[in-house]
Amino acid sequence: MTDPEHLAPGAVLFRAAVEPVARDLLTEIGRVIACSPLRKVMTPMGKPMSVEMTNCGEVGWVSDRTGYRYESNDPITGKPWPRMPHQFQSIATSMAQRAGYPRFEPDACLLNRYSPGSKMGLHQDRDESDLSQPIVSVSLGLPITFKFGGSRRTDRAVSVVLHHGDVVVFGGSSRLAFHGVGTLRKGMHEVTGSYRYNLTFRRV
Ligand code: MD3
Ligand code: FE
Repeated sequence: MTDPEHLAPGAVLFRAAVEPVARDLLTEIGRVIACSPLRKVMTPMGKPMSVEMTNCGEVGWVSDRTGYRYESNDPITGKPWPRMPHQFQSIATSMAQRAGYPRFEPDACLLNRYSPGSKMGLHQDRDESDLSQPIVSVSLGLPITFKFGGSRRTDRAVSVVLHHGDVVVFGGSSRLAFHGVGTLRKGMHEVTGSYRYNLTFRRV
């Protein structure tokens, strides 16, 4: 594998790390979506997000008019979120290990699907209790511009394009960095079609 790139202190990018198993990951994504469908969630501000989401694992991230939180049941099905596929778990653990986190055991995986026009504004991920644990992000399909700043909203952001198969581990002083992605442009990818998928693995 090619050497990792350091995007910022604590943020390590492994280019195309899961490209060889991308089709298997898409199969697993299909199974997750069949149990807990993709949906557009409302922000507490009352606006629907442009990205469609679902989860797998012990707990899943939910957002509605009352706020953001993790819950063990899918509010649409009323049932527990689908189990995290073993392959997801092992990718998250091994990539975290490569980035210097030897004991990362995610209990939540947020699955985002972007279609043309979808974007995600600058935000922090701080609904998890143990901020010493990293977040592992896996990108599949169409490329998107990822923006990454500091721990204050006004800190200068750097941009990097995330491609199919890329994995980024965010820990240390990157864990509370503001980040977001630009607008997905129309395109066709041989594995994901007109979409981009992002998996983020978290220890809640
Ligand atoms: C840095 N997702 O789901 S992945 C998110 O491409 C999210 O779907 C984006 O931001 C996406 O919360 C960006 C990269 C990422 C994810 C979580 C982070 C970077 C992060 C948490 C802390 C710091
Ligand atoms: Fe995020």
